[in-house]
Amino acid sequence: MTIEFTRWPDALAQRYRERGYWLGLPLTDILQRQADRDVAAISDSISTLSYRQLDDKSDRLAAALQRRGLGAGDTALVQLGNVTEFYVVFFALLKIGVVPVNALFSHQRSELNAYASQIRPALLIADTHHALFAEHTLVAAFVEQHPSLRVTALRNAEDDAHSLAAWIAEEAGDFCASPTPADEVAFFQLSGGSTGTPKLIPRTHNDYYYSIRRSVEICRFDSQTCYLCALPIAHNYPMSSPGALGVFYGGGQVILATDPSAQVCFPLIEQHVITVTALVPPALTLWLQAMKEWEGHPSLDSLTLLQVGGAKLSETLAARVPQEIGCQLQQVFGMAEGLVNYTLLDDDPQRIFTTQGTPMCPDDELWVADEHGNPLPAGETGRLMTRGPYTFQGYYLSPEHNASAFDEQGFYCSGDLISLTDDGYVQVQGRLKDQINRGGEKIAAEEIENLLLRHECVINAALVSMPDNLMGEKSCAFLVTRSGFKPVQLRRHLRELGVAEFKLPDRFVRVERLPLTPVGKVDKKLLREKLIAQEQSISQEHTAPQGE
Ligand code: OOB
Repeated sequence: MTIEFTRWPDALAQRYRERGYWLGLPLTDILQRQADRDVAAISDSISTLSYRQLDDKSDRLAAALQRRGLGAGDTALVQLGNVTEFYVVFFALLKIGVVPVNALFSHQRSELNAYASQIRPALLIADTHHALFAEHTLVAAFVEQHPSLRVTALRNAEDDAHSLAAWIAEEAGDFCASPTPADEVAFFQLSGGSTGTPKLIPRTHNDYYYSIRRSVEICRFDSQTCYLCALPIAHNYPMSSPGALGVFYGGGQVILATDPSAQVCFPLIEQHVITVTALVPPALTLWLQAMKEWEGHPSLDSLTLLQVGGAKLSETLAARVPQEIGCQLQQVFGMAEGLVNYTLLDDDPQRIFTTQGTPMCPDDELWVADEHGNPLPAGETGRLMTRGPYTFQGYYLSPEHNASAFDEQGFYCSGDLISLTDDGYVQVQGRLKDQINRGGEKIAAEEIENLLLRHECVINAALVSMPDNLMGEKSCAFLVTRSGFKPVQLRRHLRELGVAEFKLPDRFVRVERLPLTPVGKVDKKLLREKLIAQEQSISQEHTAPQGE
């Protein structure tokens, strides 16, 4: 029993095999390669696991889950934060062919319900430290809502019957791993989304393993690498670009941080002699600020590489990395759907500061389309179109959306507006998709608009981005309402619907009506311009000399 998904056409699959991208190995091989080593693989603030322990614990958990009737054909909903158990669980599930969705820890009921209703999981693995699963009655309510759930294991559980820790401690017996075949789905990645329901991205062993190996090669990870994982552990970037899985492949060490703040990360960098980490631009801004303001801050001297990606990095901020942190910068422009671009370690600084990198695989086909779908020459801005050995061919169970997200040749249109330099480096210029990139955290406008419309006083809603110095973008909801409202009421409404906190609009604006384009769609461009104009007039007021 395997998961249904859109496969690559045979001719492409054959090419990817012939060229050595697809090796026919399961992702469990990443751990297998290191399994008999007694050196540290991963640490959080509570524990450190060696490679041998990571392998042993994931065997034990895999066996425990198998004994409870789970196996190939089953799916799992997993929600764990930046803790070592995340990878114990990930490898355990891969070992028994159970296909997980790893929700972000910031996700709430609305997101988890959306994932569960798509994959119909047999297994739930969650943490009682999350508000949704803090009490037995809450867990029971969630399970009741999803009748496919047969088995539940909880981190920090009160009773042994559902304790993840207790299951990891059970004997593995004569357990033998049986992952799904390498060209089948290994797990689902989460899409940043631009539609009403969060979409899932099937990733196969073959495609994901390639993206990890190639990332390791480009970023030169090896057994000396000590990687600080401060971004959400389940995100594609810290998982595979090269991320924790890249570190495991190279035999290095992962240190988990609970968040990317300087207060948390700086001491960890000094203590563990961290060599590389991955940030989003707002975290970098805060780090640079902290370096200035925090007298005698812990030393960052061990850092040799700082990756920045997930949202656009300005040239000015980029140039400050080598100058002020004293280490090399790498820009990373990737997506959970596949394609990842890196600036190369030997690129000259100007290129590193001004581009978002180049596709990592020689067989990444990347071109820029105009509004009619025709290719544009270098230097001109248009839609990013891509196809390749680790870029998916379709969202899970979404034929309608796939029909518009892919062209006839299977090229994926990411919704990013880019231009290419003469030698194939990407410069991100903007976005067509209806999404807000709040400092790397993605918000699908339609998802929030639908939830706002469920409030009795809301007649019409449009969520748009507004520029923000720190976050790059924040979100603003334009609303047509039956009566006056207080933002606090609408925030409460969204929280009650169980939506992740980062998706709550930063600002609410009441309008008489929403402006429409000639074809009758909400004119979001105009709304964004309105916000910028307002912002400018406010800042002019603030900067106007007194008495004027
Ligand atoms: C990463 O993955 P997602 O799936 O959360 O978001 C993908 C989207 C891209 O389509 C683009 O709109 C934006 O995030 N993005 C960037 C960027 N990196 C991602 N926009 C401008 N500059 C960049 N450097 O965000 C992701 C996945 C793997 C590695 C790195 C990031």
